Amino acid sequence: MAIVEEVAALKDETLAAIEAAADTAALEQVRVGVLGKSGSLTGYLRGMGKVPPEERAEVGKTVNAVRGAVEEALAARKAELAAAELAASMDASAVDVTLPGRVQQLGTRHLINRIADEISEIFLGLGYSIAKGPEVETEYYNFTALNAPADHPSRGLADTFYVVDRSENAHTHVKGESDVLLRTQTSPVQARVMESQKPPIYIISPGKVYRRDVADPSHLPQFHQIEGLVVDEGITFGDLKGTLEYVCKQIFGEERKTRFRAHYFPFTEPSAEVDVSCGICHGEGCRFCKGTGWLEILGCGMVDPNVYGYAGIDPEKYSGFAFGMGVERIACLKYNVPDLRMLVEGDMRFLRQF
Ligand code: 2U9
Repeated sequence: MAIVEEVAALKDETLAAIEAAADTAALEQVRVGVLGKSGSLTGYLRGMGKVPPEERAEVGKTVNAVRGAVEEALAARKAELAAAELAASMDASAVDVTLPGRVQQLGTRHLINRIADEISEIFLGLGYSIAKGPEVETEYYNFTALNAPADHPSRGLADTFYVVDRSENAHTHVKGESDVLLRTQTSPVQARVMESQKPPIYIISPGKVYRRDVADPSHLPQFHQIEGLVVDEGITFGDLKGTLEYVCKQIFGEERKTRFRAHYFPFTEPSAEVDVSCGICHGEGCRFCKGTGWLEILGCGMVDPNVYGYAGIDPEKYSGFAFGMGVERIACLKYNVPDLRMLVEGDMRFLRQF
């Protein structure tokens, strides 16, 4: 076959191969096979010297024309394939903006913490400071320094979680040799403040406390307290009453009444329990207030002079009052929740309401 015909056949073959190339890699293979160093068309260009002189012009023209046509077809197919490949890769990595978003569950503060913060805010507004202390305490600060008698039942293994019980049954009264326990009240925080700070003292101590109780509608083995302590010159029971009446109304509402009933605590004398009028029956008597018209919400009293003795404060010069309340109990009374355990069961259908 004459060279010119061979080259024409090569052109048709190559243009068909270019058209058939499925991707840019296949196209590059075609290019190298035809126009590469040892490509078929390159072979004709290199062999021009061997072509008889009378045919050289025509063969040269044909080979160059074929090279031009092949280069043009390669460029066109390359552009086509590159565009298709780009579109495919964009499709593969595309974000479908019409898909519904994934809803993130945002947490909120637990009701217990919210109520504790709200009560703390009331006292901060009255000029009190917040005092914190360890949850793992010594028997000295938890009981002895608060005037709890050596045989007080709450010191016993049945009521208190002991971490270290060095003295077995004989409860130590010496500070340095004290047993270690989980605090049953936040009062040891105040005992520590009284020991290290001079009056005037106006503090509250919010925090977790532990008691060896089985959980039931009105008991939890771990709960939160807010206790308070005031020690200053000339503090009277009138200051205690005025302060706690104000705080009760702030927590439960102006329309609620309060009453003080005489009570006994080892660390205060005289002592009282404070009730707030029932928010459901407004004092008439109902199931929520067990027919009494009143709900018990806190304990209080004038600090016993013996407690000042442990802290080195002169009871002739200073007087003061203390109080304590259970945060879970107040949260339940405020929202008419019948069982303290509902607060700690983690049921979102219940907790989401607050
Ligand atoms: C010091 C001196 C006295 C703290 C007080 C109460 C009365 C009280 C209870 C309420 C419900 C505990 O959570 S509860 O079970 N608390 O009734 N607490 S007076 O008296 C103190 C504290 C510290 C130095």
